[in-house]
Amino acid sequence: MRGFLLLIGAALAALLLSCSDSAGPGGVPDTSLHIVQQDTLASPLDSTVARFWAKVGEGREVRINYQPPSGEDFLRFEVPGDGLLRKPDGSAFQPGDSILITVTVVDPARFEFRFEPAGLQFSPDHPARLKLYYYNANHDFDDDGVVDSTDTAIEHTLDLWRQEAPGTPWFRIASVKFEELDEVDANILSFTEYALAW
Ligand SMILES: [Ca+2]
Repeated sequence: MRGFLLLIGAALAALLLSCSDSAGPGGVPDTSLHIVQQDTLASPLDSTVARFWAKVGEGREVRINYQPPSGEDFLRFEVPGDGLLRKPDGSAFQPGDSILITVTVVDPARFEFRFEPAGLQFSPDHPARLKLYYYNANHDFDDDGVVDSTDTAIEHTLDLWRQEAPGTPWFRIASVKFEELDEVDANILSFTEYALAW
């Protein structure tokens, strides 16, 4: 039992260590952000646009996968049944309301996404959840032709970033990274552009 508790404690400590810092006051210019690239050998995505109806009272999810044979996950976006807060016009959601959500992969060669409609807000207590899987990413993150300890160090700094409008600075948002799974999870409160980057 004691060994089990120690194990849990170690796991929690590792999880906390992997939690990113919150966004600093200054953003990073478009030209300085390094957005993670797909591996050139990865299967194409099964879609670059995914739409679904989020509905009050029903938890719903959309996924974008790689095409067969891998068929692996690329992106999952979940909206809990109590996650919808305000419509783009600012009005509150009512029981039974639904809204069409669109997730667009801006460039299929990169981990960059646009979520619509802009202005939609999720509950801070029950936010939407984005999960990205980068096992099919090019792990030569600095693109120097070799995967080495420098790339491992870069992987430790990977985070989710958001950009309010094209050409404006990017800001880091809080996320949790599971490097063993090549997965990054983040709570989403509103829609804009998001990217997995360093
Ligand atoms: Ca490298």
